[in-house]
Amino acid sequence: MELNFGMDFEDYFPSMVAHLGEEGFIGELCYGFRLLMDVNKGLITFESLKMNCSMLGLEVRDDELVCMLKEGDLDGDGALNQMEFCILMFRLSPYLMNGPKLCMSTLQGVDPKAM
Ligand SMILES: [Ca+2]
Repeated sequence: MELNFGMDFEDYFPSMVAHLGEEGFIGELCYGFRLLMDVNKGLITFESLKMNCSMLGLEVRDDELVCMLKEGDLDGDGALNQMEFCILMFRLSPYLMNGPKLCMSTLQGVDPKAM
């Protein structure tokens, strides 16, 4: 599956990690989540995704939005919470999936360097 949100994740993420460090990078992901979420629900829904993508100037087709929600929705409520969004972003980035340094434990508040 090919998801394109107007940026090249493969190039974009590694340089972000390099610049921001792991924690800064997670912070950026959370910031991205807040940009796309429905402020009343605290979740990314199809409607909030569609509206906020167009506000951000990203041209994403409806079926791509549906695809993204379906891909990312782990608990089946039809929307993405912050954790689901971060996990989806990781899965969209081959670099992060293949990179041993940055792992999901960072997202869960565990410092991988201390392990
Ligand atoms: Ca969900």
